[in-house]
Amino acid sequence: MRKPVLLSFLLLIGLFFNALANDGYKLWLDYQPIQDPELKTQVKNLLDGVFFYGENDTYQVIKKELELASENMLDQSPIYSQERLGNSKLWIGTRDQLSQVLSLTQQGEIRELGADGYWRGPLVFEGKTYYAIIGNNPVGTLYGVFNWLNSIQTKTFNSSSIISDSPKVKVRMLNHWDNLDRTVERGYAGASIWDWHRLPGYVDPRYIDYARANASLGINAVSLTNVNANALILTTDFMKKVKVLADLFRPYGIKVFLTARFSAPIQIGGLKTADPLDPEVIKFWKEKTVEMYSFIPDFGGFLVKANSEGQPGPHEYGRNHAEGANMLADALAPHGGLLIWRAFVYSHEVDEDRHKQANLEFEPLDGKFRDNVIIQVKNGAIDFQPREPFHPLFGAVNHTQLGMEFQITQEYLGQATQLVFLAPMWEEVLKSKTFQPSQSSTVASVVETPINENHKTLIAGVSNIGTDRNWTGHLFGQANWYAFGKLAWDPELDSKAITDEWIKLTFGNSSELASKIETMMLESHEAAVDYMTPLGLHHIMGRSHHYGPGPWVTGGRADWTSLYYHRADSLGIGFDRTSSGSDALAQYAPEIAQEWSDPNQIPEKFLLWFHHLPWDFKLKNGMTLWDGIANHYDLGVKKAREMQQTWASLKGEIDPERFHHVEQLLAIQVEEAEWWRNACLLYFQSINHLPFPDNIEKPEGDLEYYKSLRFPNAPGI
Ligand code: BDP
Repeated sequence: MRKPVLLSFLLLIGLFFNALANDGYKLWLDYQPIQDPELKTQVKNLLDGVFFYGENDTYQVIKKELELASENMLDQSPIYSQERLGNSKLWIGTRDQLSQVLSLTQQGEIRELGADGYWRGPLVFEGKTYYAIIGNNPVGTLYGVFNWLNSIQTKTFNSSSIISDSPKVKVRMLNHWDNLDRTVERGYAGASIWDWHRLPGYVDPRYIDYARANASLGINAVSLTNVNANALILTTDFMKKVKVLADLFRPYGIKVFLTARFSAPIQIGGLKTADPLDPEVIKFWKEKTVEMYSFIPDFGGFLVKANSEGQPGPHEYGRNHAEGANMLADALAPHGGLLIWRAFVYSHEVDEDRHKQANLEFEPLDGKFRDNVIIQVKNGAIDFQPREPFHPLFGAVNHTQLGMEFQITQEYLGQATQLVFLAPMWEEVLKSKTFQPSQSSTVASVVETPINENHKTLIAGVSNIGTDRNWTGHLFGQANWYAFGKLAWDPELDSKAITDEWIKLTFGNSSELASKIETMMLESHEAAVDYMTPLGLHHIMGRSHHYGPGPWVTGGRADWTSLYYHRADSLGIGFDRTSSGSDALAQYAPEIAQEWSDPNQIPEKFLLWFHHLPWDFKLKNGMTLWDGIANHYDLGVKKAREMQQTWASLKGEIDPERFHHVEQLLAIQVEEAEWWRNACLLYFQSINHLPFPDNIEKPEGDLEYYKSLRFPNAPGI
């Protein structure tokens, strides 16, 4: 071949592969060309006559999104109508702006949806039918537009039906555990996306895509910095940087929060104390807050981790959590800010059971917090373990606003090498019955209900986002970000519905492909629990980096070891939290405590969480406890292999780049599942000296080898 011919040939091949390549950057906003002719005509018709009822920054954002979507889906730009009547077909605006064309009943129905709610559907005016997307505020309108675009991508759009929705939770928030040097605590997807060093001058275009993705899910708040906080974020220099982000995020309806280090008055204020009742300290925080609002008039507020894992707090000064939180809340209140105080507390003096600590510290303070304080509680009482019963605080206080904290980043659930879809786990927690404050209460209802009209409700998720091209390290980590956003909007949602939607948005509308991927996703959490911590085992991972198994971890602080949690000895295994043990069970409602205190009645998934039992205890299926444990570990490995096979069967149906990415990671996941099974079973056998049941694949390898493994460079520490 002659050189120029060869060159163009290579160029063509390059273009072809480029077209096939999909690095996952676009997330669920991929806006693939519409194939269905009828749908295409409908959408084209609407986008050929878009009319906005007014102008504001959020409508600019909507226009950009419509342009992007239209160019990708239809290969054309939307056509804007300058006049409402004439050629317009798609009307976009707020209820107020459209009041003249809405009937009183329609106005009432839309008003009822509340602040961020939206309505979309056909609207007949002067004999002609338009399609309208209406919010109660511009951000509600933006949510309506995203919902409409979502319906087009998932082929569920029907121009004659009315869809309306509104969030059940007020503050839907991501918590970044990002440090100012761009490392991310428990981050497995590269560095922090916040480029503090180059801000405020350099604005990474990625910030906008981040805001779009969040707004498309209804996420309306982000805390930018690690809960293990650095006081420097509260200095003037950093406020200028934060302001840039807040200004960018505002049109997307996203408010910025920061973590406040309780000792900041000492570190950056030159004071000798951070005592929350000291007048100088009170003054410091008031002035800091005023300064913050001078840069960011709608600043969300502070998130605080205090007196936990060595973080400073009010206890140093003989004050309690309410005194600490209220002092900060008072500084924020005149500006409308929120103070989010975490219930993940445990002190240096190790309690007989860490499980009980939050209730011990917060129950006596019930009703003592200001109206603008929310206590943010992790889903379970220990620490984001592969499976935990819901945190007992959710059923224990009636006069304190509690918010939910989930962990999206997979610190204990396979980090960024494993496909573990977390929605089923979150759903399990949210749907748990608390029996308090009423017999029908669930964790979801507690989280959704403001204790009075002055309170805001909250769901927060610890972000899994980083600078990796696909944002989350593992492609399927995107599904966890997506599912979190959906559940924060509506904690009653079913994880299957969320899964279906995400798959269609990510991989297209083929139903065979969808059903295979859906099975993998929906079974992945149970599989991980099986090969990591079945039957209520918990906290048996590697020390500090938390990567891989470490049931042998001992030495140092007792409640950071594995032995403290599994308590295995020659006679049995498990943590007795009944009245004969730590009695943590008594922190739950009597209905629960009673059922769970009986090892034959408690759901087996929580068995060893609450009971220390002999190795030959009989499980419901007739197996001994030891055989049951061994079978769960083995089953987990088999399920991981099944996931790998299912994925392999999709070869050719998914673009090569994403296919290969997941294929490689699933191979790692299978190895890691085997590693967990082998290490845990060999370790427990070294204690009970019982034979492995015949029906399982025998754990391979040598316990001493597994114990010797070190991961000094594991990410996220
Ligand atoms: C633990 C993490 C630690 C966090 C802590 C927290 O290992 O890095 O700082 O949670 O939530 O799970 O504060």
